[in-house]
Parts: sequence; C-alpha cells; structure tokens
Amino acid sequence: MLHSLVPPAPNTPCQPALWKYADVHPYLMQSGQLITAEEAVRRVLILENPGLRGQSAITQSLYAGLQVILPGEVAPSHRHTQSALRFVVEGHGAYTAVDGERTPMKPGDFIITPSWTWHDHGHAGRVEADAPVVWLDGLDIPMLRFFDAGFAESGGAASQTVTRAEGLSYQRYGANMLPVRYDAPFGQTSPIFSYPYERTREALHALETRADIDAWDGAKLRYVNPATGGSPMPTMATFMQRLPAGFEGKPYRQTDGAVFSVVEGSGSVTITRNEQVQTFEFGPRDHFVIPSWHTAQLRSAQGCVLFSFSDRPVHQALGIHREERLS
Ligand code: GTQ
Repeated sequence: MLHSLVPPAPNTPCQPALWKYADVHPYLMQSGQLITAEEAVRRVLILENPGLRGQSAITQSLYAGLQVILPGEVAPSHRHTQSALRFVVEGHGAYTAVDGERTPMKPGDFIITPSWTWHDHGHAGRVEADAPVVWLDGLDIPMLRFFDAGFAESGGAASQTVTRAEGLSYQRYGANMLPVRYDAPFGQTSPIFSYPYERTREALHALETRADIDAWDGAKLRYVNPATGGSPMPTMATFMQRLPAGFEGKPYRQTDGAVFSVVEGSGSVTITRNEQVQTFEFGPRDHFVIPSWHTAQLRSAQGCVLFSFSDRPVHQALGIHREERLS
C-alpha cells in the first residue's frame, strides 16, 4: 500500500474540465421553466467534475454551480456552516442579503456569504432588469463533508428583514479603514461582503498598462479580508487577473486546484499532467478547473480577465501548500 498512501506527487482523481457557457445556458433557462427558486430553495446546475461523479464536487474539496434567479423570484433564507462565494456571471436586478444587509449583484462582483449567516437571494424584477441573473456559487461543501462539520437551518420568512442600509458594510470596512473598535462581525471571514468589479477592474487595468506584467500570471491580485490581510474566507481564496493582449504565460503548478470564471475577453489554457495534455479555448462566462499539481499555461491573443478561487488558505494553514513556477 505504501506507494499509494504516500505518493511521490499528488495523484488526484479530479480532471481538467471546461464548461462552455453556450452549452450550459440552455439548461439554465430550462431549469427556470421546470422549478421555481422558492421550490428549489437554490436552483443551481452543479458543475460536477467528470472525475468525481456523484459527489457534487468540482475538486476534492470544493463545490461549484451556476445559480439562476428570474425577475420577481426569491431564493429563501437559510444558513449553513459551509462558506459560500458568489461571482456574478450575467444579468442585473438581483440582490443577496446577508445578516440583515442587501447588496446588489452586478456582473463581475465577488460576494461572500460567511459561514452560519442567514442569507437569501432575490430579483427585483424591474422592467429594465427583466432578465435572469446567473452567478457562480463556490462553496467548501466537500471539505466540510470530509470533516463531518456541516450544519444547516432554514429561516422562517422567505426574505430576511433588512436592518441596515445597502452598501453600509463596504463604507464601514472597504475604504482602507476599519472601525476603531473593530468587532470582526463574521469571525475569520471578511466583514466586506461585496467586492464590486468596478474597482477590481480599474486596479487591474492600471497594473496592465503601468507596471511590469508577471510572466506566469499576467496582472493578478488576490482579494483580502481587510482586517487580517488574509483570504476573504478561512477556507477559500479568490483572485482576479488580467492577461494582456499577446500574453504567452509560463507554465506553473500548485497544490490547490483552482476554478476559473472568464469575465471578459478570450484565451486558452493548456493543462498537462504526465503525458496527458489538454488545451481549452475560453471566452466570456466559460468556466474551467485546473486540478491540483497539473501544469497550467495561460495564453491570450486578445487579452482577458479571469476570476478564480481555490482552497489555498487551508493548504497554507496546514503548512502543505506548494507552488512551482516553471520556465
Ligand atoms: O446559495 O446558499 O449552489 O446553500 C449550494 C448550496 C448555493 C446557497 C449552492 C447552497 C447555496
């Protein structure tokens, strides 16, 4: 047994995979006809890794899905110990409420649902916003299953009572300042629960045009909990990167398998493990996964913006994170 117990390198069953939005979109719209958000509680198409069938997992530790909400719908209030991130893929007019505060969901926004906080999602259904809203859900579901630490409760009312003004947490915690008596309202999770794309985009654009570009990552930033400098959630790290037009990235590999959502532009990723080589061409709203210790190489003729998340903070907390930047 020894070689399989302590393999020379990670030997994950997780496979590289790509979900083209054009293929997924008709199923999302069909799901909207088959069941309401209220009945489903969460109406989501799970992005299941082909190497992890039946596990609702995109990597060994992470879950990903595309959630859809139609104008006028509510995905009712509940809470669970699993942490969630939302990355808005398309549409306007929806909101997420966390712990009494609502935040609008706009394409490219990164939104957090901290562990054990009440949350519901809704769509105002205004005429000018009369279209479905779709977002990527990233949760640590398989990780909490592994630890047998998952609890959940459903709320009484469909929508929780709003107790704070919209955007208040961003003003309180998101201006590079913190309250003098900082109270860590969500424990180890960031007190900012929406990181608007507007600001991320502006920062990356400036870095692309005015700074040196990293040969592996392009211009890549990680989202932070402003109170700790660490990841926004204890179990998941999130990133946004911009590859300039003509970018030919150098290959790298890391122990944290990562899930990507393409925000703007197009490009390709070549993923290699032993003799297996796969290249995925991607465009806006496509999703792909790079498994642990697979070598990845990013390219973009036109330039692109990529959101990604992984379980890196757990690897780092356990002292087992490894990364190799190859030439
Ligand atoms: O929005 O709370 O995709 O509880 C899976 C489980 C979303 C959510 C998912 C969930 C949620």
